[in-house]
Amino acid sequence: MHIFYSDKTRLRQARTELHDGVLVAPFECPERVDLVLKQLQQAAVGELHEPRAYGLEPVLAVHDAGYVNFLADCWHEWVAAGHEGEAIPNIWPARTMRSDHLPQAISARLGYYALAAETSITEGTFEAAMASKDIALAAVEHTLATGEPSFGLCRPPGHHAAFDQFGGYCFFNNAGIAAQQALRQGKRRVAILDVDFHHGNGTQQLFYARDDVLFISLHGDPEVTFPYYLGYADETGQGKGEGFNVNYPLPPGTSVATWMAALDDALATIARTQCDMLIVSLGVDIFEGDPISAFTFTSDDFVLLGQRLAEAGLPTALLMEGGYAVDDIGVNVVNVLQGIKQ
Ligand code: SP5
Ligand code: ZN
Repeated sequence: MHIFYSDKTRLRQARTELHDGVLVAPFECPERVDLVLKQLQQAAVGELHEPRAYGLEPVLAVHDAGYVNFLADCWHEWVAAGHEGEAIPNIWPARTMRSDHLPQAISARLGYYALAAETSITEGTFEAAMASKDIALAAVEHTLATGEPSFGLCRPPGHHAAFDQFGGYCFFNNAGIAAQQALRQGKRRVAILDVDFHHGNGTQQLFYARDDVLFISLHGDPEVTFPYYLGYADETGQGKGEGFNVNYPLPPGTSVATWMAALDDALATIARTQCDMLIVSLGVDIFEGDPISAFTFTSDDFVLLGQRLAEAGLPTALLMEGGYAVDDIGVNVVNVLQGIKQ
């Protein structure tokens, strides 16, 4: 198996995350990739490769140009405006105000392009996000060329990033960018299966009205789980995309058996809808020890997940999303990949 990784993902070194009313050290930290890399190397899962730079063109195929420019310039504008800390939004075009006008102040633009306040923008965030989507593109390119599974150790993650919004630790939607690229290279319908604990609201939004990307997500029930405002079972797609968006909201504490039953259902839908590629948004925050999540996977259960994914029988690229129990995420990722290879 080919594994794609770049040291540039470390360029995002945020110091602050607004968590439960306190500024804490971010859960989404560079140590995450250190530990995954260490375990991948120890278990000799596959060869490590650096992605090439694909530039902004594949990003602009799914994201708004104004948003991309904002991400590129935000940190410099924030500093130029004399702000001391990291760029954290604290005002939005909320429902009672105007959203048809983009004010010039960086604080206003920050809120306009944000969907949550936990995620700060820092020096190096844009560069790390660029490296992360390059990793996703290289993984998909490899799978397209060989038919072999690949793993992209993306960081920052991507599935919360929407057409023109960041949040939930995500800036560019790596899986969405990669799926669009696969379509351009001749695939007819790509399935994105999102197993992260949190709903992939960004990915859902990007493809909601389309039938060439099937989006399926298993996640904590948004009634009680971030991102709260999307991810319900009645969101089934729109227009010709009707039936090509499937959500499985599951209560906190859901057993692995119940989760696996939902996965079987998801895989049956992928088979029925004639997808010719599978992209997995691989969040390992479904682990029982995850500090911000509430599912019950043990490390061993991740092997079973890998085996089930392999049974789909499709060219498969797995892209890293969340997973914050830093001591265990390496083993959990390795177990999925070993399961795929079996
Ligand atoms: C990619 C990804 O996994 N993003 C997750 C972003 C979650 N951000 C907000 C989390 C709020 C957690 N609140 C739960 C508190 C548990 N004590
Ligand atoms: Zn997550």
